[in-house]
Amino acid sequence: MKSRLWRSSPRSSRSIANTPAGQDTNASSVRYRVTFNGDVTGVDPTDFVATVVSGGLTGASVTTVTPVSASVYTVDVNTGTGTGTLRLDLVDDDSIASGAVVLGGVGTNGSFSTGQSYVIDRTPLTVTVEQAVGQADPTSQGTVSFTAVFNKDVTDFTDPDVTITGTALLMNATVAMVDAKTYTINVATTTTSGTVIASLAAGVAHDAAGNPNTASTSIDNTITVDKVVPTVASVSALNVDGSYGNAAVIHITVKFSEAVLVTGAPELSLNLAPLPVRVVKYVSGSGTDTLVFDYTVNPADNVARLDYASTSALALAGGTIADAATNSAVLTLPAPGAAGSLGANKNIVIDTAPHLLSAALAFWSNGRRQFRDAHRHQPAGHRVQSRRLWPSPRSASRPRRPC
Ligand SMILES: [Ca+2]
Ligand SMILES: [Ca+2]
Ligand SMILES: [Ca+2]
Repeated sequence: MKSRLWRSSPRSSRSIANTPAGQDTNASSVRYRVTFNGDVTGVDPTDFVATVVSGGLTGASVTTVTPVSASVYTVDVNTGTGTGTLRLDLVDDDSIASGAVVLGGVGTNGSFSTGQSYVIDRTPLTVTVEQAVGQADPTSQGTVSFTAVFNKDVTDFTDPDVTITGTALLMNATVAMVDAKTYTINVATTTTSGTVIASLAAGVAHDAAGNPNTASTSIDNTITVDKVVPTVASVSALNVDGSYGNAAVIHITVKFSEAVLVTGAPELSLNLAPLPVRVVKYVSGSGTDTLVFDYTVNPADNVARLDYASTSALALAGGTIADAATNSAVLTLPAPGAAGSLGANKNIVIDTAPHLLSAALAFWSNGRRQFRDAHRHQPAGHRVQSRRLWPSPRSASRPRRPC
């Protein structure tokens, strides 16, 4: 009998669908469309229940039933508070009928609980903006990159949504989607140095439920752009002015306009002309603005005023000298002897003349005491300084012999 009645009289609910279609919302009220397979009467809020399928939604309730036609009804549901999945179910209590025939026949057989659900999403949409993984900072690159990561998928995040600030000449950002939560923000740099800072103001992007983003947070969303190339400011030495002999070490300092990083062993050629041209190696200073090149005086070296060989005497020799942003240093030195040069900043004499002849003559003609006196007056690093020593009166009458 039931099956016959079913066939002869429409009296079941055919569907309960979201209206408008769409699942995610943060609305305080949602609407379902309930469609029966025939005209019915007696449909009211007590025939429905707002079922929380999942999540922490509380306080959801059916508020209004409005007929669209005798077989179609809209049902408005207050979505309560919190976040969760909400479905509208029809609970058959035989109060809905088509003529004399109750829904589904006598009993709770007309209940319906397989309709569509809404995802009520009130979780705030948050976003972080950080300099991209692998992004050099500081950098001299033509483009710098940040990464924006939302906690949920967004669909409306575009170039103008990015705020670029900082002290570099500000360029517009371009946004490239990695996935619906993750976006790369690229910013072209100019010839201007400074900082580039990327952020998102609140409300520029939305999740599927319509929640606007809160303002972005960051641990490091600042990239320093450095387009200034290091240059040599001056060359000097750690040693005091004076005369230096064989095996003395002259610590030559090359000061740059900013801190530089060194790889390998750059070289500095000195002016010990005509031969040999001494090439000395970098020894320390990477990470600071002053590099040290150590010159150990060789036995044959002599020069009245130590300097480097030319404006191009500083050479990489397979190494590198660059700032932290990888701008390679300009290696041009002040002209030898000109302001800023080693020769201008220091008066360092290299004197390794053996002077053995004069010393022997002195010893022969003047005796041990005078030689000791002469030796005592030599500058540091010298065994003997060339000077003329007059014979003593006692030995003056002895004829001198060439050695
Ligand atoms: Ca029933
Ligand atoms: Ca940074
Ligand atoms: Ca620089």
